[in-house]
Amino acid sequence: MRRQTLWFSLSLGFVILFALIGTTSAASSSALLTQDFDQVAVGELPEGWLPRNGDKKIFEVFEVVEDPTGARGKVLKQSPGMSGEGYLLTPPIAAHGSEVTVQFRVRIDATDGQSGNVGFYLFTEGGQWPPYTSLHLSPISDQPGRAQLSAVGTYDGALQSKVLFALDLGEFHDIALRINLDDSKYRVSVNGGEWSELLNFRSPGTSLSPFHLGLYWREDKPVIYWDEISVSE
Ligand SMILES: [Ca+2]
Repeated sequence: MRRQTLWFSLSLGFVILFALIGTTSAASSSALLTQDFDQVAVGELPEGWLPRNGDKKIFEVFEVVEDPTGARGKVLKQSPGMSGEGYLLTPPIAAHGSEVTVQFRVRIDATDGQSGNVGFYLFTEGGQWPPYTSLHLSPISDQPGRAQLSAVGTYDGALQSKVLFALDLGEFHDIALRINLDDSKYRVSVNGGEWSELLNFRSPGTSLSPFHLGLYWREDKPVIYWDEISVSE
């Protein structure tokens, strides 16, 4: 009888423990923004996504299309047509904590001759302009079909670019960023691999603003496809 009581108590304890773990993990991960583009009409943009600074030319550059590989439903296509830089903004992101995870899938279709960069920017507010994390992908001139992913941050008082990974062009890659708004630092991982070293923001920021999907200022831009964008904390 005593053994049965002990077994019941242990079982009840495990049930409560797992219920607590489940509650904790559920509370520690909440989506601030998710978009897989599958419910958006071809040729359109998701509702609430707008150009930075109201530049309507952005609507000629970004549109939802069927995934050319047929594997991912619909995706967001970024065409190279626009000259100069321009950014497409997601709706505002309301982060409450200091740790934020950003994930997206991206595919770059560049010819060997293209040298233009593309920036992935996550702006933060509350610091000196430009207060953002920024990743750049640029084709590697002596490695056809490959691109390097680099991050720009402030180190020893100066802006420096650090090369993080090399990627194959023409296929989707999973990019993840783990961001600490208190420390103004972040790490990057590609395709579920190891996390990069701790990277600095370009300048400190204290809260998230809309995610900027960007066209960098260089003229010779590749075609880029985006999918499964999420921001969570
Ligand atoms: Ca999709």
